[in-house]
Amino acid sequence: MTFTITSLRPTLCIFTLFILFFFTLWSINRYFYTKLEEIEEITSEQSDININRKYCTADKCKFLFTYTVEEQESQSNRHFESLIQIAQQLGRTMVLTNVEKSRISSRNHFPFNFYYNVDELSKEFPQVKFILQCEFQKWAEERYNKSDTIHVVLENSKSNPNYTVQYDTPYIDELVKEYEMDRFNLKLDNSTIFKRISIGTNGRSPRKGGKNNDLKNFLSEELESNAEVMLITQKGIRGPIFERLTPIPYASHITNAASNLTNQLKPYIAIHWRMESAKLNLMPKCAESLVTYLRNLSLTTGITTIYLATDYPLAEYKNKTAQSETFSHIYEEHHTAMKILNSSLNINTWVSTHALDYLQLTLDPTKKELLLKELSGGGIQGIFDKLILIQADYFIGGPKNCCRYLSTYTLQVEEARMQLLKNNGTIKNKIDRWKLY
Ligand SMILES: Nc1nc2c(ncn2[C@@H]2O[C@H](COP(=O)(O)OP(=O)(O)O)[C@@H](O)[C@H]2O)c(=O)[nH]1
Ligand SMILES: [Mg+2]
Repeated sequence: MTFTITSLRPTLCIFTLFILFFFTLWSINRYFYTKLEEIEEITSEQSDININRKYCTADKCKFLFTYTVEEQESQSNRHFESLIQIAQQLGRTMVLTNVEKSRISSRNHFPFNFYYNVDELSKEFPQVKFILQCEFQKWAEERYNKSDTIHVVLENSKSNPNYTVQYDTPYIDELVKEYEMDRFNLKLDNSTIFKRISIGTNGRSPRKGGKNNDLKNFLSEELESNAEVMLITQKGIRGPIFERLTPIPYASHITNAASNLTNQLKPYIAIHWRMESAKLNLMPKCAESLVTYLRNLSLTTGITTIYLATDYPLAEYKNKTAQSETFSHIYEEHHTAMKILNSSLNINTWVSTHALDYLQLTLDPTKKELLLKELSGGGIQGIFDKLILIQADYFIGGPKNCCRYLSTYTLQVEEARMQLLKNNGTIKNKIDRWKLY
């Protein structure tokens, strides 16, 4: 027995020393590992601060990212302005979402400045900082720690004037599927707050707006958040949420192209024929009436140059689609109406004048196919046409039943012309509508 104990002693000693040695080694390792983690955390935080400084000239960035806007250009232009007003209110940098096919949405392929003039926009909102979507994306990608988010939907009600707030279960899958939101490398998970806010009966009319100071105060409180990125969109809002502003000015490459053409055409009569939602059986009669109206107008004014802006498909590309995305069915009657016009008068359009051919030459070659698609449906030519209509000596819209009478597109032209008339411009009318005989 004694023999066994004495013989075991050195073994036990060695074993204990062995354990002690490994424990010390483990502690040292752990100590350095934790320190390393701390250092890494500090370094990544410092790097994130540097990245923030690079993109938004502040240690912390706070962005408002309107990843999609409802409706086509004349309307989405104004909706976007309402959201800039909110960015101003919250002191957040406004992300300038991509554009394409007459719409503003993060999935689009052209930068915001393809449609809009960012310098002019900055002058209209001197307190707001802006960043293009591609820059915002780079910021998010460069960050070491993913940026946290809050998601907000603004909506309104036909009858309930109360402001209300609801919290939704996060619907990340939908945002990824519909808007490829995973591209942005943001911290968007089940911890993200999803808020739905009703702004009462505000924002229902494209023609009206108001100061809405109580709404501003309410939104300032409700939208107060530390999250670096506020993802925001609106649903069912059809008019300005606050003061109704002049639309966001268009990019100078389009305004220059429009000036070049107006200089060539002047003096000219311009027609806006928004065929969508017109009475189908009246289309040929509407066209005949327009021909009669234009012949008379040419006789009385001596102006024979005519420019036509329309949502009817003009460009030839694979299959002919309307220039308004919501104008889904083109019928024989629409074609007949166009044939009557073309066979009776010499009509200028953006296609016949080749006024937008410059885009093919100046645009990045990788975007050429996209540009063809853009010009074959609703797209930048809608903006171009609008500018030509605004500068026309005479502007003619359609009568009820022959066109979408309450088009906000036509209204935008009318309002810009009213401003020109006030400023003693040389144009001759605000708008006249041809008569249906
Ligand atoms: N090129 C061209 N596009 C038009 C014309 N009229 C309408 N569109 C297209 O149809 C869209 C109409 O939507 P929106 O601008 O919201 O105006 P609204 O629907 O008429 O109130 C425009 O954005 C254009 O893309 C036109 O005269 N010329
Ligand atoms: Mg519309």
